[in-house]
Amino acid sequence: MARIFHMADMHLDSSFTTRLSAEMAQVRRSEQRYVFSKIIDIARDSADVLLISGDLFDSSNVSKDTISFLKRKFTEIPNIHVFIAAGNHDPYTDSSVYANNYFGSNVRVFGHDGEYFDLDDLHIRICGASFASEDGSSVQSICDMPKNDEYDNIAVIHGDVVRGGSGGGRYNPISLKEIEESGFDYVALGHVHTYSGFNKAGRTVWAYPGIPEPRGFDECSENGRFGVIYIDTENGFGESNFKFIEVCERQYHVLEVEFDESVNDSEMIIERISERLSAFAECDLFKIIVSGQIAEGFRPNIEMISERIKGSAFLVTVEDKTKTIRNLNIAENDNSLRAAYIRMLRQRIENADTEEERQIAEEALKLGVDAIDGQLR
Ligand SMILES: [Mn+2]
Repeated sequence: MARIFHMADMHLDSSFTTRLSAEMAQVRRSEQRYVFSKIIDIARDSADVLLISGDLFDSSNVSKDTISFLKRKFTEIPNIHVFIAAGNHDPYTDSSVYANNYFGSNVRVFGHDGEYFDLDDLHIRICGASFASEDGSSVQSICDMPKNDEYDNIAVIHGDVVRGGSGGGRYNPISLKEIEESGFDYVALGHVHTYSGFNKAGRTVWAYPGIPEPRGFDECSENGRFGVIYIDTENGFGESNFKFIEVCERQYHVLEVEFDESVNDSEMIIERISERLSAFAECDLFKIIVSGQIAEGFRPNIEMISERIKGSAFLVTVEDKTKTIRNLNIAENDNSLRAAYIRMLRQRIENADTEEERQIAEEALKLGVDAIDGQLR
């Protein structure tokens, strides 16, 4: 009976300090706002309710620009009920954006102790609670939130779903048992930045939409899906009513390009990296790791390589993790520490009583020589 958009972890006004210039970081912050406006545009004609499950802002340091932008976007969707539960990055404190701004009559921000709103025309009850500080220990448990037996019940909450035993730390840990016993039809979560897919604990459906626009190389997704969840409750909360809508502008990729002793010139490395990059979108961001055991006497010129390929995408950085093949030949009159070490380990390998002992000595030989040669990473 209701068409629900569920988003989380927008992290507006992120610093983007790693690897990006100040200008590029500004562009990325603008793109975060653009992605939010894309979500609003999609929701405009197809949603009754927009749920925002925490970390709408990256920190308490939010620009005036972003606040004005948000107010304007919310007024563009006067008929959509917007519910916000603050997370650990944007807790609802007295000095927070939430306490000091009015976002419009269609926007409600949950308090610390949990609140609920009945949308009678849609036959749904929306419950939620905000983080009061970075520490989520005081957030009301979803089990204690009052349900309405006549309606579909939805919880909007930031928290860390703990599978199995204890733990989950300080960010409002929620066990699968709690979800199962909560009595909710849907628990709209935020905190985990990758899309969780459709999950069920008992009869309760739960999900993390993940971050709509990734911000770094720790936010790569193998399936590359970044967006929002859309649920049409016409036939309940089953998997077939549950969809994912992708909205992201750029993705991050970590690509390992491996070489062996046959590589002897930096041009070959540039060619191989370019070949790999050609399979991806030019607007994306890449960390290239050049790896493998390369021939002794050849060191790739990583600075030059980076300079040559930096125009191939929005951002390309190159890391050198190649290792030079170990030269274990030592002259008889070589009295260096390195030679003594190799002789000692060779003897151990020869005299090993068991296969395990021999393997350990072989490994020690490789690691030791790499350490002496400054190749240990
Ligand atoms: Mn987050």
